[in-house]
Amino acid sequence: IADDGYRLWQRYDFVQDQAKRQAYLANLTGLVIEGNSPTLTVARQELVTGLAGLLGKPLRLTSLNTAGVLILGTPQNTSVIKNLNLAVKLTALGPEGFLILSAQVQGKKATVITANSDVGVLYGTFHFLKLLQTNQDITQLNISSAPKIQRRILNHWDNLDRTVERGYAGFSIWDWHKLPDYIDQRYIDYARANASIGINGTVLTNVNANALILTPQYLVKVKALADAFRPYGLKVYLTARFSAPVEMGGLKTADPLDAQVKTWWKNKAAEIYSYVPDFGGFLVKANSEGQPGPQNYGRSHADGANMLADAVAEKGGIVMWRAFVYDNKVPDDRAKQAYTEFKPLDGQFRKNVLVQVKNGPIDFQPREPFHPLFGAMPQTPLMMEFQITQEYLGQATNLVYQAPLYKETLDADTHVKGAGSTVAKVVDGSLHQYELTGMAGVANIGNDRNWTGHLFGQANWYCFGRLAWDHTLSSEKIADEWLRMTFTNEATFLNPINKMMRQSRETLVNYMTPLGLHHIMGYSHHYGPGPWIKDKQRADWTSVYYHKASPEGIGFDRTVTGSNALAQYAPGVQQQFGKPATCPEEFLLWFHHVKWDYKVKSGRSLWDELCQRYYRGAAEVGQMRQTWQAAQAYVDAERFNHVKMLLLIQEKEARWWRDACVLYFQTFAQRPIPAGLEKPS
Ligand code: GCW
Repeated sequence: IADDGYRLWQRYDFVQDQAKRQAYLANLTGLVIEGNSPTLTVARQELVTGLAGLLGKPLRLTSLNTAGVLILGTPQNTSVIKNLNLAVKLTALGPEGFLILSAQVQGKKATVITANSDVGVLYGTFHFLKLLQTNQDITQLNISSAPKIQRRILNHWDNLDRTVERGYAGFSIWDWHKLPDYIDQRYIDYARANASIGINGTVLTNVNANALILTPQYLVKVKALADAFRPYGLKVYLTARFSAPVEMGGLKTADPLDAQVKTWWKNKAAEIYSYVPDFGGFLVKANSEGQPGPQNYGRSHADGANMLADAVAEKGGIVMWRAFVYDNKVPDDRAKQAYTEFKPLDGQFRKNVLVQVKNGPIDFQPREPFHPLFGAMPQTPLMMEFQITQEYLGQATNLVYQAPLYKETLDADTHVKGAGSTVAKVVDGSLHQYELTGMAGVANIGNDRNWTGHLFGQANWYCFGRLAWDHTLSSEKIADEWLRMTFTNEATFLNPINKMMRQSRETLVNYMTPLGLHHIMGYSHHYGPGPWIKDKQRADWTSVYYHKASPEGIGFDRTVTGSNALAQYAPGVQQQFGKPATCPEEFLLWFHHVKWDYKVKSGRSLWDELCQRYYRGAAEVGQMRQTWQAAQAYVDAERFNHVKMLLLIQEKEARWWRDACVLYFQTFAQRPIPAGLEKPS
């Protein structure tokens, strides 16, 4: 049978270890569910199919008379759970958290999965299945888990013609043509996968999409998707094109302070709620990259966001207003513009607005310092936006596990309330007591058979969900879970592949943009090297603008002698990043223009170090190929060859990056490639 990776991490393959299997069977003699709801139904279905696969034996509904049953429910719908007096524990877990307990129920040993809501029970169910998938002991369970962030949302950059902006895994999975009557099994499997990692929202449409999605012809299709997702706790959101009142409403203006415009959006929101009663709200890209917005009418981002927020407030909707704004007509360092425009608006947004900020100040580069807005808006909840799709990270041909990238940003210290004021604490609301919290990931999902183009792209979808739930999880732990569920529980496979995954992002940084270099990819498509890009009309879309290589040196001076973007960070950060000697080397050329002979920490000159990194990065991809080759015995032929062929492409491309960048920068540095490094091929 072909194994194309369609089943993601939900394979539920037979547990090979017989002793483990026996132990599981002894503790799973039957299933008790008293409650009744669409969510409990899908939880039961998942358990039944999951356990049939894992244990080779169906799990039957039973009564409480047997020892070793699994009980699923809330205290409200299940009397035996109510009698366990878990109220104190459960209250602490909020609406989505869950408990998994080994307990004595009516004198018999049982396992209980419970929560305050059915969706919490569903999350607990997936967690329980994961315990079996990863071969954990299930006899002494005492697990409690609750999300640290409320809105854990995928952003699809999917257009209505099914192209996906920055999508590398085929076309959009939303088949608008066949909706609403045809519910593709993929929609269900998509919802299952998301629920299994705690993702509770999805924005169906691209931030650059037109307003067509807001017409009744499409809303009826949106409703069909929302209905399919609802049992899985997955809410639907839509992008709102700011000029919609003009484009589809026939109004003369989209001015957010205009009474007719306000009414138009109020009515539109009411119409959407008539199709989708639990509609989540709007995601908006305004006054960025040519998109219309409130500034077209001399109004602020807050005016725009608040007008939309008022339209959805009554039904509990929210607005996620993106801070990704820049414009070549603003003659300042692009890295500064979002802060410059948004910081003065702190405190001016409605309570149901989240300002959605990309992890770094430029654009999803292989490495960026954290965005200076994090920590700078104590009165405005800021939502994290990560990019799961690998726009600047070799797209779907490069194996790059992104948990280390996400963690690096989340763990970064803003210093705004002294040391330890991490970005994670800003985003989870604990630093500034935000009432609303969120994290978005730009999806890497398409209609490719394996969903994400590169099989290892699945790990990025997976780790985004896991970190949105709990940002304290380590990259290693998340990779371990994913590898065990996706491939095998064999340690001889897990150790080297886990290590390879954790190293992969640093490897990519080395062969693409070491030492703080950024945005030197090919023009517009962002694939492959293009450090020479210049002479376009827009300086901010050229590479030379970002690396500033000259015969003297290289790097973007963002200190006080340069653009002073550094001033947007708290003093504690400024002190550290402000001098080349104390600036972390990975951000050296992000903040400083440095002479070619400058001595870096290794004792080498900057030029030599740059060459070293490019060569190391390319060499490491060669090692990745060897590591994968050694894992052949543990992986089915189809998935093995898929990854193997992609690693070969990646190695070619890493060399391409190395040679292109080293030779291009050498035209400025006028120095030889250090002895011992292989000559560019
Ligand atoms: O990263 C850039 C992309 C654009 C994208 C934009 C954004 C959706 O190159 O394709 O548009 O960011 O985030 O709005």
